[in-house]
Amino acid sequence: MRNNNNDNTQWQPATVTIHGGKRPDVHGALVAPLYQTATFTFANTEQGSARFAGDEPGYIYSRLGNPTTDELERRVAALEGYPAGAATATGMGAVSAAMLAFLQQGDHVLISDAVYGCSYALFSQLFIRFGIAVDFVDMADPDATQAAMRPTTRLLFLESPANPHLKVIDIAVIAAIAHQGKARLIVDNTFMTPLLQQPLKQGADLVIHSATKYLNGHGDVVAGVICGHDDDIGLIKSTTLKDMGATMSPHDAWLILRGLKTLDVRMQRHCENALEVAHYLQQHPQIAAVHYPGFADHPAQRLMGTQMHGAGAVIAFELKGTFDNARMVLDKLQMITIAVSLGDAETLIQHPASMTHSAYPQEARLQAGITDTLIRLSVGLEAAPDIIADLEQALSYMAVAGVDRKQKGDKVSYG
Ligand code: 3LM
Repeated sequence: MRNNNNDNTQWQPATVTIHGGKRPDVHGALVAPLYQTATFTFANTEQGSARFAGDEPGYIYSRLGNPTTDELERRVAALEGYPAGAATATGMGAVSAAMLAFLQQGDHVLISDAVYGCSYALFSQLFIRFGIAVDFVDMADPDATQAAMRPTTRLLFLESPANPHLKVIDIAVIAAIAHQGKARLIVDNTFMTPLLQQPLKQGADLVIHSATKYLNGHGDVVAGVICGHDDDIGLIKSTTLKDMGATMSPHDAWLILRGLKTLDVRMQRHCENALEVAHYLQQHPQIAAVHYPGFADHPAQRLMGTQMHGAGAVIAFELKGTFDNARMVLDKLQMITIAVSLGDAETLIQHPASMTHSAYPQEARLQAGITDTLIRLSVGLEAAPDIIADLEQALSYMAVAGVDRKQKGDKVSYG
């Protein structure tokens, strides 16, 4: 009798991406079937009411649960090492459902100062409308984090490495501060994936993902996943997910299940490419700074082998000159695509200050280290020399523009 692949502790991550959490299909299908249905039929009224009362297991309606989304939840939870998962309509659906399930008026939350722009907007603009106090703090500084804790602090939330400039945070240190204050720590693990970082091992209570990115990996789905312990995931599913409704469609779950199978090989290639591209950018005369956790002098190195098992494939760099020069370079690229999002086969490039992080007021953005000339590159799966050649031809226009002679720091206009 084949097992249900729930106990995958003996497997290496590459095997877990393919077999972890997988249930045998009733017809023996190798690939998990797509249950593209809104509702499930009851044999009779007694069965229907028993399912609603929770007296009988079984499906009711796809917002409340679906075999295909369940399969994805088990698979991602197995990869992260948690007992349970919840699939959400988007990454922001995961952030909001996970946070709001534990909060009420009068509570306080502590957020890392560098997070994805819409997470910043959710916490800084929406949460406060419902009487939730929010503080942003540099979580790379444990003393500042400890000092920002209040008796009412219920949740801490961080990204590491942070979007967009890859600041790393010692998750175990922040988890200890959270737990000392009887608060939960939620980690957004989108940039790393469970193959490069498993926040559970550092003490995170919940992990969220924008599955839109590496987990799916093919740029054709917007989705999210939350992983955690049974009680916490049960609470999220039965409150914020059930009643606010940001659940994942079965079709999206099916596509992500397909993407997950190649996560290990994709991440290896992403990381190899990113290291090559980062080294190329580092020696370029028109580039002032390159932020990449794979560099020997990046603070991430202290956590390599413990918290992190790879540097990922997002690079942030500062061009010399003004944003107008940066815009020119982006516009000269031929193969590399100007687009937000990350973790796709295609190399994507974008300007955080005017795009992904435009929700930040300028002062908070600069304080978080997201400068006007910062460019974010999501290194894809193309051949690294082709990515570098495209950057090289586009950057060559900087010399034509005489940028290394013009270090003006002009006021930037994004109009
Ligand atoms: C982006 N990021 O280009 P969705 N957590 C992290 C993220 O990077 C994101 C989310 C959550 C980008 C999206 S910008 C309009 C495009 C670390 C998304 C939210 O809801 O699936 O987009 O995930 O940086």
